[in-house]
Order: sequence, then structure tokens, then C-alpha cells
Amino acid sequence: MNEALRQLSELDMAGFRRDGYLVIPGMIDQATITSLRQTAETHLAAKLAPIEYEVDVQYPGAPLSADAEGGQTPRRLLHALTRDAVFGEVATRDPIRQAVVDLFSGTDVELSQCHHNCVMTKHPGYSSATLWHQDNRYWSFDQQNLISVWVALGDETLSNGCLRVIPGSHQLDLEPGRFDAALFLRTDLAENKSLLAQARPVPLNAGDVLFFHSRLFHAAGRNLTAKTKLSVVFTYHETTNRPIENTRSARFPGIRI
Ligand SMILES: O=C(O)CCC(=O)C(=O)O
Repeated sequence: MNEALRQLSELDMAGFRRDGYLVIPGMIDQATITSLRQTAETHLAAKLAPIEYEVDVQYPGAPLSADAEGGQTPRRLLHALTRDAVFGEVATRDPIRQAVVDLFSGTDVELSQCHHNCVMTKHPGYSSATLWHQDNRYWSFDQQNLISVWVALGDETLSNGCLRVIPGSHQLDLEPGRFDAALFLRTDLAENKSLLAQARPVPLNAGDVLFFHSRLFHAAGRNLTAKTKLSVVFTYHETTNRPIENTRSARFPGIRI
């Protein structure tokens, strides 16, 4: 890789390899954050499809049905790339493009359209908690080696449901019995409890960017504040990492960046 073109330092990349995640504070300028946030808020106000609702995910705390109180609470504004050019510009251009190329050691990289590729929202009152999981549950590729990029559009803390991660957990190989049927870590097992004791919150400020490996265990709580939390999330993989035939990952081809 050409050293001069790198976005990340050697230290950043070593940290990512060791921990499975990396935060770059203030990577995205505030004018871009404002534009992303305003676009997301406009789409939310108009309930512009496609939207995944809290009731669709049925995570802990979600309203039980669309007719229940809070049943119309959005969870994800899907297909960010085709919503507005502002999302694609952030996802496919520097500094994020170069940082992702750095983390994949300079190989050819594609932006997945199949999952994530969305604005994650957490609304006051009716948001749900996300249990411990690896994001590979969303994709089907030859290698479980994808990287997600989480851009905070506002401040993220434990109070509004920021991510929590288990540093280094992307290197673990756990027996299938440690997961439930939906591929969340079972919290009743002693061996999982000691793993979860290593969890750390990842607080972010608007404009900070979190890079994390698709094998990293992470979770997040509900939004207990009065303000909606918004983040834009994209996922990337190497071009040589092929989607498995006839899966969702194959049906939504990646975009070369
Ligand atoms: O914001 C959250 O609750 C966690 C999001 C997440 O980990 C996911 O969508 O896979």
C-alpha cells in the first residue's frame, strides 16, 4: 500500500486488528453531519419508505404490534444509498473510502447494499435494545470478514443507546450452542457471562466514526433520553470475498468504491 495515501496510521490499523474496532474522532466535518442529519430527519418526518419499524425487529422493548402505542416507531431508514446523494458521497468518498481500503490492506473493496446501508434511529419512548451479536448474522459471504462504518450524527452515550463492544471478540470461535436461534449470545450461560463482563461502551460525538469488524460482538441499550439518536451505517467487503449463491447478499450486489 502507498504509505502517502493512507488515511489511518499504523497505530490505528494495529488497534483495529487487535480490538476489532476503531474510533476516529471528528472524521466527518460538521457541515456534512448537518446535511446527513437534516436529510434523515426529513425522510423520517415523511416516513419515506423503505423503513424498518421497531415492531418489525421485535427486539426487547419494541412495541408488540403496529396498532400498539409506539407501533409506528421507525428503527432503520433502509437503502440509504438510493435515498439521497449525500449518503453515497459519504460512503464512497474519502475519508471513509480510504480508511476502509487501509483496513483491508489496500485490496479492492465493495460497499454492500444488502444490509446496514441505512440510517439507524433510536427514538425516545419506544426504542428497543439490541442483544449481543456478530453482524455476520446479516450477511452470507465466503469469509466473515466485513467491516462496518458507523457515523454518529449526534452524540451517542449509554443513556441514548450507544454501542457496547467486547474488545478482541472478533477473534473468538464460539460453539453454536452459545447462541440462541436468532444468533444472539445466550446470557444464561456462565461462559458467556464472563465474556460479557469485558464489555465496553463506545460513546461517540457527532462526526466521530466507528469502524468495526463483522465478527465483533456488540450490543446496545434503549434510548432513555428525550431526543432521537441517528447514525448512518455502511458495510464493506473485499471484492474477492464472494457472496454465497442465492442469498440476500448475492441478490444485492456490492458497489466498487
Ligand atoms: O443501535 C443498536 O441498537 C445496535 C445496532 C446493531 O448492532 C445492529 O443493527 O446490528
